[in-house]
Order: sequence, then C-alpha cells, then structure tokens
Amino acid sequence: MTVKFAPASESQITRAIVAEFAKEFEQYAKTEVIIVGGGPSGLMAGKELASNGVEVLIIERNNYLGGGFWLGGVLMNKLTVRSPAESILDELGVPYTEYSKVKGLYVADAPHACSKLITATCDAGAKILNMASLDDVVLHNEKVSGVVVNWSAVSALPKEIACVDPVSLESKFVIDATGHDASVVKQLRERGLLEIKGQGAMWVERSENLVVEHTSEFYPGLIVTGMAVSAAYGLPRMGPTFGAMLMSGKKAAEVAIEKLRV
Ligand code: 48F
Repeated sequence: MTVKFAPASESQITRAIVAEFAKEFEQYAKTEVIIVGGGPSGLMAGKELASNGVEVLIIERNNYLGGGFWLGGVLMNKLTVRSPAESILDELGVPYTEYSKVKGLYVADAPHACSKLITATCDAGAKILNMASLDDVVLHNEKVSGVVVNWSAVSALPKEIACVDPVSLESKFVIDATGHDASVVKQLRERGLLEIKGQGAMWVERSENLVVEHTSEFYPGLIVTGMAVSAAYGLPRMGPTFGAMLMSGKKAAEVAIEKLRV
C-alpha cells in the first residue's frame, strides 16, 4: 500500500498544536463548571453537564482519564455495578452480564466501560485539561469561584528549581471528583473553612446509597461527587463497585444545572 500524507513541516505541526491549545485554554479560563478529577464520577458529571449545554472543563493530573475505572479489584479488569446502575451501562453502550449467583449484580469489562465513558464525555463536548493538578481554590465572597492549577510535572521537581507560579481558572461551580483524596474539599479545610470526617470503614450495602444521597453542594460553589463524598461526609467506603460513582456523577451534574438556572 502506498500512502501520500498531506505536506506539513515540523514548525507548522508545532504551531497547529500551540494555536489550538491556546484558543481552548483562553476560552476555558472562565467557564460555567470546572470538574477536578477525571475518574468515573467526574467523567459522568462532565458528560451530563456537556450534553445539557453547560460549558465544562475537566482537570486531570494524569495524562490519561478514567481514574480507578480501568480495573475492578486489585489487578482484575472486570468491574461490577449493582442495579439500578446498569441503566447507565446501557446508556453508554457497555455490554455486561448478570453474575449468576447474585440477582442485580452486573459485571462488565473495565477497559471497555472506561473507554466508552471517556468517549461519551468527550463526544458530549466536555473539554479536558490533563497533566494539570489542583493547587488551590479561588474564593470570592466566601464562594468557591474557580481553581488554581499547575502542571503536574512541577510537583515532581526538586523544590530549589520548582519556582513555577500556577495559574487561575474561574467558574460558577467547581465539582470535587478527586476520589478518596477529596483534594478540593481539603483546600477549604486547610483554611479552617470547614470540617471533614474522613472516609469510614468498608460497608458496601450502606455506602453506595449514602454516596448518591449525599452528593450535593458541600460549600458554597463546591459540589462533591464520587468517593470525595465519602471523605467529606465520613461515609463508609465501598470497594470495587462503581454504580454509585456513575449515579453520583449524574446527580452532581443535576445539582449544578439546577443551581446555574437560579
Ligand atoms: O479515584 P477516582 O476513580 O475517583 P471517583 O470518580 O471513583 C472512585 C472509584 O474509582 C473507586 C472506588 C469506588 O468504586 O472506591 O476508587 O470518586 O478518580 C479521581 C481522579 O481524580 C484525579 C485522579 O488522578 C483520578 O483520575 N485527581 C486526584 N487528585 C487530583 C486529581 C488533583 N489534585 N488534581 C487533578 N486531578
């Protein structure tokens, strides 16, 4: 097979990357919703917001999206969801089977599910800033009004050469989807603005319901979703099952949409 690629020089390729990145970064320096964390809850929230016409930017410290959604438990790449969350797998077009010994417990291929969720979120129009880590929050009149971010690589540099100032991005709402870390919530705790309980011990039967129930605006301007909800409210952990992550992401988007309408 002979292929003749379109002509483009090295510098033209560099310019294309810089121009497109700068255009998007400039536009999203001020946006409606910023989601910190691109795991299952953050991606789901991003998909729902973008498909409802909300301008949304997801900030992810890794170069890849998906968080803990690439695997089930330890090294096994089968993930579980409990009814009624299989409806979200249907929505994403992810195949699954019901585990023969437990009614309402479904198993899917984690790489397949994760790729489908990432695709759906990007297709819906959510924008991604990866390799960027939360450094701080923007706080205007006691309301979270954006985030301060730095390139993730900066934190890996020795302190004596890491004098790199971060930049700020403004938004009407920030969603903490950073999982067990609850990084955004912890920024407010460090300033003495709120107390958090820290995650409780494992109890899957209670945890999933409680995470969805407690997905809410935790501080003015800051909505929590996924395992960040557990850390913020001191709820039990749930281990390798993901229904509550997906449903909590959906609810976080609904909370933001309702508040944006006010
Ligand atoms: O950890 P993660 O998958 O959070 P989640 O959406 O889902 C939790 C489950 O994976 C699992 C569980 C229940 O099933 O217990 O653990 O709540 O995804 C969190 C994402 O946030 C990124 C991190 O790299 C991951 O992709 N993240 C965490 N801290 C920061 C961050 C930060 N400071 N800045 C940017 N991204």
